Amino acid sequence: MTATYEVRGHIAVITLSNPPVNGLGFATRKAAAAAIGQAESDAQVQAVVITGAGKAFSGGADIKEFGSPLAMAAPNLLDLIGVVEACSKPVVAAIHSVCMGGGLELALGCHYRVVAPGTKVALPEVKLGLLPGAGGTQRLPRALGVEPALNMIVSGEPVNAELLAQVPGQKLFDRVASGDLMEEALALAAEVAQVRPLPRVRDLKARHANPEAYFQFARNMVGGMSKNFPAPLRCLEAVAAAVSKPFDEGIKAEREGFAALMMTPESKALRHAFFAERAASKIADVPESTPTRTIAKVAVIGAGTMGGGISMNFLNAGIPVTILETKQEALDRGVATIKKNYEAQVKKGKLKEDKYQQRMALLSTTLSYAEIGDADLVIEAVFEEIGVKESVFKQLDAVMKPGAILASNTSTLDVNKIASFTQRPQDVVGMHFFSPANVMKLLEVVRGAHTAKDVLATVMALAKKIRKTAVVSGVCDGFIGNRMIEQYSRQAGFLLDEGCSPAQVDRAAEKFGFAMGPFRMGDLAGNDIGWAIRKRRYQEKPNLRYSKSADLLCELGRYGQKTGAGWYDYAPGKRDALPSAVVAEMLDKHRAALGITPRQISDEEIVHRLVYALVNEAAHLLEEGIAQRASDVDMVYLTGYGFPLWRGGPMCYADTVGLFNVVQTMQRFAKNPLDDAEFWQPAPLLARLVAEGKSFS
Ligand code: T1G
Repeated sequence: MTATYEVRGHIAVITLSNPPVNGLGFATRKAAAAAIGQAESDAQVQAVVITGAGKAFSGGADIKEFGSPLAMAAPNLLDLIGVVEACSKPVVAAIHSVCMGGGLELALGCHYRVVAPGTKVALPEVKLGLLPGAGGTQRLPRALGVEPALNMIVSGEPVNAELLAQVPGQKLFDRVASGDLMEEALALAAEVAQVRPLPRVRDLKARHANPEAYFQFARNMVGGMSKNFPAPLRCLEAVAAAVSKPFDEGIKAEREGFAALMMTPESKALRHAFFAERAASKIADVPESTPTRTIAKVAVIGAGTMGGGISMNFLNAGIPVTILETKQEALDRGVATIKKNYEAQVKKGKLKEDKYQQRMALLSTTLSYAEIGDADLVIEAVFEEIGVKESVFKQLDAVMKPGAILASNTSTLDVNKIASFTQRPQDVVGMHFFSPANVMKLLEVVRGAHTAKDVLATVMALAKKIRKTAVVSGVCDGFIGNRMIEQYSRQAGFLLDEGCSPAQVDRAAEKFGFAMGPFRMGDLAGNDIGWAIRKRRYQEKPNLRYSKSADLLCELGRYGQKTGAGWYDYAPGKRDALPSAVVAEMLDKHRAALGITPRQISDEEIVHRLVYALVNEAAHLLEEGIAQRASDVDMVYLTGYGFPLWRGGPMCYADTVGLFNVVQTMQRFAKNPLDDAEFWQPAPLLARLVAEGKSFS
């Protein structure tokens, strides 16, 4: 948790040492500042090299300290960088692997910088709703040039060090190491030991031929892209200050911007999402040290939309896939769809032709179960009907080698029941992908009663490899996401009964930030899917009331885009959702039949009924242990259901509103005779948190 100090000849070597990525936490800052002081006072030391232990130079400020007094405790990051820059002896940064955020700002405070090839360099603060707050907005434009610096700061994306070293006139890196980084840094330190004055990035000028025009253009571009996020424009203004103001005034402007952003709900949401994503990969009773099984070969059962999309995830990660179908034409159709998807990416320049060929070379197909027995993981993606699952899993149980993982992509069926079709329930797990499976980041990992711990550990590690955000769910109908969306959809239906049009509900939801409102979403996914689930639900839970409007729509054959009409009308071949007179009339008749006089419903009521339905159902899920933590629920909604990232997820949003206020509003909804009073009773966990004055986080 600190920094180590050693002297090699006449060079002091300071090594940041705060695993896993040398986050510049208080203890590390304090130790590093003390080490600089020690090098200053040690007469035999003529120069200093500073580097990072392990897998990073530094991943930046220790974000685990955010919101705590430690984050700004002296020496804060600005103090440390000031101490380095003011050192009377040259300080050389030996940079490798990862150099991000405050880590890059620290390197910029050094007098020289040597970087190892392949180092990922970034100022990613904008992704946390912040701006580089330790001089990055002032020093990087001076060292790298205004335009490349602005691009890096506003995008937050990592760039390979070699690319930055090629920027004409750059002073960011003095050397790109060709051999041993430390040796070359020590050599440079010895070379410059007597050079005076010491070169300081702050003394350089951030120049631009036509700053007013450039920044105005950039302002328009950045403003257009970041409508719900204040940070990118603040980043831009800080960089503009590097050009228009002396260094110390620029730093002051940067600090003001940083302090303002730190308090925004958007930054709190983004920081919440950053930790939520990392927390989701942890399973309370499965230690990180759990051994994982090798997944070198994958089989996918079913070449439909899901099977094809699922296969692409593994092909993209360089893992061979064999797709099994019952008929050759189904296989041919599936492979053709995969090819079409890749060719579209090649056409858009998102995928190189050779990469496309490499991926297709990893794909094979078969009609015979006997040919997939040696796969390490098989994922079933067949029709969502328990009888079909039974037949598939019985065959898998007969042919798959011992130790193979048998996964089902089921979106609602009971994984324990599926496991019971085999003699190896410990190897059975749910891997619920979201359509389109090769695009959506969310993967619900459904843990059966007997699923082995190493199976879970293996699937969670594999999810990272195929770049999915995995969230563990227990077994219940709909797992986490679909069980919550069912209550969301019920509310959407009630809103229609009570007087809303589909477009009004969608507009309110999309104004709140949802990528797509419930009715446009239904038309896209297919209204018949919900219809099938409701028919099942009417049998299972006869007293659970739904609006009949969605059934009436499906009885008209209006399944959505796939039938050219749904809640909305669609011009042939077009996807624009056009308000439908047929649906309006259907709803008028439906309300009249119920004796309902339609009323004006505010956007706020629409949004709160939709979102608090998610929150209340999630509180039940947490209580039942289906979801491990509230932030997992947020990850499900941020990565699988188009919830607005700048609100952090439904649970984060509820915390921002205040759970007391949420429950107050729910009690108001419970009084509406056309709604569902029983549903709006706060889940016990929610009621308890309110009683204790606590939040989900
Ligand atoms: N501080 C503390 N812990 C961090 C961290 C950081 N900056 N970055 C990552 N971790 C933890 C992470 O929580 C996880 O912990 C482990 O490291 C591995 O992370 C003033 C204020 C560095 C590219 O935004 O982009 O500097 O869950 O799984 O895939 O201007 O982490 O295992 O306990 O992501 O190899 C700016 C964010 C901070 C960098 C490594 N820096 N991190 O990726 O591992 S703000 C960032 C990343 C700042 C100053 C401002 C990535 C990574 P655990 P991982 P990875």
